[in-house]
Amino acid sequence: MGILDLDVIKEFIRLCEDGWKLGYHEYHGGNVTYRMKPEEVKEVQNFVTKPVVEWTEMEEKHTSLAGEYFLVKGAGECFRNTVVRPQDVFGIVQINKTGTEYRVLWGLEKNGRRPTSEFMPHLSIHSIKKTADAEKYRVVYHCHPENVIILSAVMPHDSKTITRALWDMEPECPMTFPTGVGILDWAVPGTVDLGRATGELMKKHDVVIWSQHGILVAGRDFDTTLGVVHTIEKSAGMLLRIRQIAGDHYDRPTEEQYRELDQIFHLHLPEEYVKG
Ligand code: 2HA
Ligand code: ZN
Repeated sequence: MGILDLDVIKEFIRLCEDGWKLGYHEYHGGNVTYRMKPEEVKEVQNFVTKPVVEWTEMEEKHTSLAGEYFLVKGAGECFRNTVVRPQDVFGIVQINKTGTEYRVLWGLEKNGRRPTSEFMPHLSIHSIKKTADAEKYRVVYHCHPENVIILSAVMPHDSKTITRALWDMEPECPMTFPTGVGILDWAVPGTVDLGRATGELMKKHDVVIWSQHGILVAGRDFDTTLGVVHTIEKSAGMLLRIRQIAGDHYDRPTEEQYRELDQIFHLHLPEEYVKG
C-alpha cells in the first residue's frame, strides 16, 4: 500500500479527472484545495517522514488554519495529468502552528514544488468557511464551465436575478445551492482584490461566479462540490437554450411554489430570492 492508495487521495484524483472530462479545465485552467480530516492526516503520516520543502512564509496570516493539512493543486499543472502523474499535479501542504508559514510534505514534484498561484485566495475562503462551519466546508474548487461563463456575459451581475434564473430550471437547483449564487464583474485573476471580494461573497454563499472567467465553490466533500458545479452548469445550459427558443416567455415556478418546496425540504431559502 502506498500514499496513492488512500481513499482521500483517490477521491481527490477522481474529482480532477471528472472535472477534466466534463470540460471544466482547458489547459491549466482551474484549481482545487482540500482541508484534510484529522484521521486522513494520521494515515498520510505513515508515508511522509520528512518535508520535501521547508517552511515558506505566507502573504497573509491565517490563525484559524494553524496546524491544518491541505491537498493542493500545483502551479501551472493541468488537471488532465492528475491520473498519470499525481505526484506532480498536486501535493500535501502543512500550515504551521501560528498560521504564518506552510511547507510541502509530499508531491508538487514538477514546477518547483509550488502550490497553485491561487493558494492564498483559497486559504482565505477556507478560513471564512471553517469559521462558519468546520465540518461543512473542506473543499474549495475553481473551474471554467462553458455555459456559466456564457451566461455571465449576457445576464445582469445581480445575485438575485442570476440565482432565480438558475433555480427556475429544476427543483434540484434550489435544493443543491439553497444559499444562492454570488457574482462578481470581470477582474484580473489571482489578485488580492479579487480574493477579498470573493471572500466577502463567500460569507453569504457557497458559490461565486467570476464573470467571463468561471466559478468558485466551497463544499463539504468532493461529491458535493463537483455536484454543485455540475448542477449549475447544466442549469445554465438549459437557461441559455430556453432563452434562445422562447426569449422571456417560458414557465417558471411561482413564489408560492418556492415556499412549498422550501417548507417540505427545509431548505431555508433566503427571503430576498423567494419573493417575486
Ligand atoms: O489557471 O484558473 O483563475 C488557473 C486559473 C486561474
Ligand atoms: Zn480560472
